[in-house]
Amino acid sequence: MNRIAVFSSTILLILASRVESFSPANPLSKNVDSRHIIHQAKAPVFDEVCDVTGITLKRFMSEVVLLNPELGELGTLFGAIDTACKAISNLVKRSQLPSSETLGYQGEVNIQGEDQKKLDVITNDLLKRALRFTGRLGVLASEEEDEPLDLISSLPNEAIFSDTEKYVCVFDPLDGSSNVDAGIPTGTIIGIYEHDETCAIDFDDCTDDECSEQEAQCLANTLQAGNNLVAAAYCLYSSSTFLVLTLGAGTYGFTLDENLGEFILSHPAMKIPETSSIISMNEANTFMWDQPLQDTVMKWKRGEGKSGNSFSSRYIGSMVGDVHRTLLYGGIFGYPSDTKNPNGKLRLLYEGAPMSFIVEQAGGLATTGKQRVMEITPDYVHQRVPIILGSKNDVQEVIDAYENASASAVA
Ligand code: FDP
Repeated sequence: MNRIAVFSSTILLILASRVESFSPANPLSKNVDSRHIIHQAKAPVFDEVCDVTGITLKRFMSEVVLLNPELGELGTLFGAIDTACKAISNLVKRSQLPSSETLGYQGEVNIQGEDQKKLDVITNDLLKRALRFTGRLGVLASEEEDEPLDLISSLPNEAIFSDTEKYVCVFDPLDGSSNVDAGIPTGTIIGIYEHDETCAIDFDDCTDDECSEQEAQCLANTLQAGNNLVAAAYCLYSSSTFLVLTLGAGTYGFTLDENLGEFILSHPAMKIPETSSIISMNEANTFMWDQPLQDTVMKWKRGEGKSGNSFSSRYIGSMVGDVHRTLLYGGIFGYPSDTKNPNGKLRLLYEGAPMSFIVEQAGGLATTGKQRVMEITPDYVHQRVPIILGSKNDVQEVIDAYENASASAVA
């Protein structure tokens, strides 16, 4: 086989697996309309550039859009995400240098009562600007913003974008930022929903009171269940910079090639191991967890769980790093409900739902213990949710333990 043929057959395999994961027989596939199905109709056209460089994220997205023109606007948003992740990666890497002056606290507290780091604020602004100037962003909600924002109506040339499809982006610009001063991995988490045009706010025409109904509609745009996500991604800033995404048809991992300055497809059609032997939770909280979870974890430690594996602990305390390792090596990552925090610690909209989407699309599961995370509609933007996600069989064992406990409580 010549070089192009080898490359083309790899891509066809990738595309085939994307289509396969949309099969209605797949219990994990979302209830999507045909707009989001990636068709295999036309053979992709590749050239020798990819043979030398690998498949860049830009190339990947343009192939997807070529085969699915209706996803064109999503391609534009991913262009902005690509640039923003590279810029944040540089900021995080340079942050230890005295000249950067980006370490430490901003001196502000966010709506969740957490001290904002300078990098939280800088990266929030960076991502906001990158997405805003695509003209494809209807509403945005961020961990670092008190309320959702309608950014499109404040664009200088808003009229140019009036007919283009818009999206709602929810994100945590720098998750795990409490670790950043110690050089521990951090990440950006992004979820993308469709946008309801009726929520556009004309800030020039209204006072706060008059706008409240529109604002409520705007807010409703962001309060969507994970099942409505059209795409999700995270960037991990670690020994390498990774960008992992799903468009609802499999999970794809890219690694930043610093020489080229491009994300290169390094982990096509990621599949999380079905069973594993890694626990990744803050075990200092064990005694406060729900009893079914405590019992299951204790069995795993003793090698008495369903798999018979003796589990080991791996916890960075930085969600993106812990989820990335879980995707690659398998196991359980979680921030479960406990007696002090009945809803855990992690936020549903911009942490729990996008990460659950990515993990499910790689063949894993994500639950609160009692409910699939993707099915929960948030009541408010910064709502927290208990999370237990990872290898299918291990998460299922936790779900079974909760079900058995509630069955015996009823009996
Ligand atoms: P951080 O507070 O540093 O932003 O999202 C919150 C988060 O980090 C997650 O990244 C991480 O998984 C979790 O908190 C760690 O919490 P604990 O320190 O309580 O274990």
